[in-house]
Amino acid sequence: MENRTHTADVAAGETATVAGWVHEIRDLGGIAFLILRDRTGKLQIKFEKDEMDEDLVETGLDVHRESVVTVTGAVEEEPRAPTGLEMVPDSLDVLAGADPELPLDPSGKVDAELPTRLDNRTLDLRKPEVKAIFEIRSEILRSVREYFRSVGSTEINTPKIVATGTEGGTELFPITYFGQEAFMNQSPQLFKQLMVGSGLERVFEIGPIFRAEEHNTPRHLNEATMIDFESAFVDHHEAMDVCEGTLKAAYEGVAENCAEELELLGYDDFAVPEDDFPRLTYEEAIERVNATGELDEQLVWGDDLPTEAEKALGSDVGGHYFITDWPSEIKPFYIQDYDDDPQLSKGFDLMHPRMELVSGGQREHRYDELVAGFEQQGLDPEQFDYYTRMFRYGMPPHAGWAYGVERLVMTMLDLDNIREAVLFPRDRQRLSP
Ligand code: AMO
Repeated sequence: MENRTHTADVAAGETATVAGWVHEIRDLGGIAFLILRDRTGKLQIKFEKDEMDEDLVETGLDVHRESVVTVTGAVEEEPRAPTGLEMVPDSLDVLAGADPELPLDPSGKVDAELPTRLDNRTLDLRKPEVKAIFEIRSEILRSVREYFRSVGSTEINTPKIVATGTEGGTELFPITYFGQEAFMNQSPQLFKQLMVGSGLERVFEIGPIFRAEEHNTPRHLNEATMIDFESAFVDHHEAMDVCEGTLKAAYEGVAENCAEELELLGYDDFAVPEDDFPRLTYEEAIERVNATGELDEQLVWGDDLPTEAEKALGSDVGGHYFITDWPSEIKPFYIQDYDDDPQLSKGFDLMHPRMELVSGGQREHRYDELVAGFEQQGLDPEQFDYYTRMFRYGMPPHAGWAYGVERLVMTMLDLDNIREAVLFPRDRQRLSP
């Protein structure tokens, strides 16, 4: 619509055409108001019944809530209107009527449970506070992409249909690929590593991953979006520097460009993390968890951190932190071990006080060690020949990591459930919409 003006841009003294949804109709007898809502805000349309064309009044006031209309009229100042402006309509067209019974109330006056909201995401996203989450998600991805550019990283896209898994064989979704068994990819891991040995050297990808995990929790999805980074000629500490920079860039972007959205969500104290994130070794982390006394059973070296341990440590540290130098046994085959202590790996996690956000590490780039690592994890290196072969032709030392985007949004905005951070979640119960 060429001549459309958004409600936020209308000015007193002008004639304008606005388009949007009927948010509410308030009929006070001789006078009635239609509140029109578009993506920028709302505008009051005034109907003075005795002074206006009967048909216009009828069309304007008989239309059901959430119908799509365009209205043309003169904009006037009106201090009693919510925005200080109102429109006196000359014409009104109904572009798409809405049923009188709505499955959920976009004005938010009637609360809806999460499953109802997810079943009717289109209507749910008419609520400004829900839309705000996705405006913020979009800003996170924008600022992260800008940050990656500033550190000389090239955006790539890798296949989502693959022949083998990477993150442990049990969590793959099988599909049929022209009569052959294939899988939905769990991670761009092997492809991004192959790219650091290419002329690109330093790459990132923002894309979907698929995991057939049985968990049904507030922080797991079966399809998630990951921000992956991988760079040649860096070690795990340098990779952690970029990881920390990415998170700070995302928070800064949101603080700078999403003031309205943050206000809608009730954040008057949105803080960009400024201090360096502490880097605790795994050993220090388990000692610290044990010292909190929050766990029924003390952790011993070699244990993975259970959820309660992550929570206890998170509230003890009080901000983002890394856990480095994990036991080799609980990290994947592609993570490099310390030469002087092969029990210890150069893997790391970035933690938010509530949960893990990132896994990463320095990678094993030496062919013989890589193949031995496959065998130790019970994987057949033959199946990964397309990957291991490239390590025979000059694969530089490299490191990288991956964020879960939904967990980043969820922790940034303190959302209770990861499903609120994704438009159409895929979980054990949900395959549609
Ligand atoms: P990992 O498996 O730890 O590492 O995944 C990285 C990050 O992705 C997010 N994530 C998930 N989010 C929601 N639902 C899920 N089911 C889910 N699974 C993972 C988490 C997690 O920290 N290849 C390595 C990364 C690397 O080493 O570069 C990997 O995939 O936030």
